[in-house]
Amino acid sequence: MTNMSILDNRPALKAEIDKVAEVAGYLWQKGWAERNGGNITINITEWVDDAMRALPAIGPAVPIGTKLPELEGCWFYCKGTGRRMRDLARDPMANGSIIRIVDDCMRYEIVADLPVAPTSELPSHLSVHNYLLAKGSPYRASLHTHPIELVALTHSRKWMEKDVATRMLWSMIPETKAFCPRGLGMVPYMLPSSVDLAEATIRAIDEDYDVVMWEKHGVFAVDTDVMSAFDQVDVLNKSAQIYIAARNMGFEPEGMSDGQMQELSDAFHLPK
Ligand code: 2HA
Ligand code: ZN
Repeated sequence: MTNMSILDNRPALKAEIDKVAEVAGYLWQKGWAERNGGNITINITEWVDDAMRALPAIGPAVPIGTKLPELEGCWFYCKGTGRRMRDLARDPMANGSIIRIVDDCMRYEIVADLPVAPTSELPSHLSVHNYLLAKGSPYRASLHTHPIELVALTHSRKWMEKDVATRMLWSMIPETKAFCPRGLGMVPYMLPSSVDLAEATIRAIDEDYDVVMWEKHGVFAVDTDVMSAFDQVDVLNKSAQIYIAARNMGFEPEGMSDGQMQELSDAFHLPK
């Protein structure tokens, strides 16, 4: 039996899905994706061709639970609910699926390759994509993961204060501000998958953060593609590790000075 895939003869689309698989492997290797932890959703609409649009759905139209008007005609690749990142890394089309939005932007249907139901966080991921399109943002990827050291930081009131963690993380190593120039937004604890959490996440992105921390849970990051979203989380978590390493050596790290941060911001034309 040959395993046909919607990605066959679609190299540009396949390249995007390959990036998802590569990032899923990194998430597992870093210890950020225990069991089925984390989600990835990619807006793939720009790679959809007429032959794809003509394909029948392979399942019924499922209510999203909300109306997302910007998503008219949009297509997404989504990790499957309950699926493991480490399995997705090996076989993205058996552990995720391609869906399209139908019926006045209130439902989705699975088109390929297999009837893998999308992530339980689909309404929040799609709400974020709806927000990004409404803003005219070029961002097409959303990533949720559980980075150990960043999550540990959120167990302290001090680091949950607005931009306190951002300033510390930026000051650990110059790359962090250069490659995560909007810093780390903070969202207080809310029930996973809840509408409140989705709305608070969108408010934080709207304040101009690309990476939003969910207290005692994980991060939610958006960027042009999944690799860039991963890179932002990776540089932030690296800084948290440097902070912890210094503390473990018995001292409070000095951090780059305000003057050094300003010089960096000027040299790289960074915001804030
Ligand atoms: O989907 O990480 O927060 C698994 C999760 C939910
Ligand atoms: Zn999670």
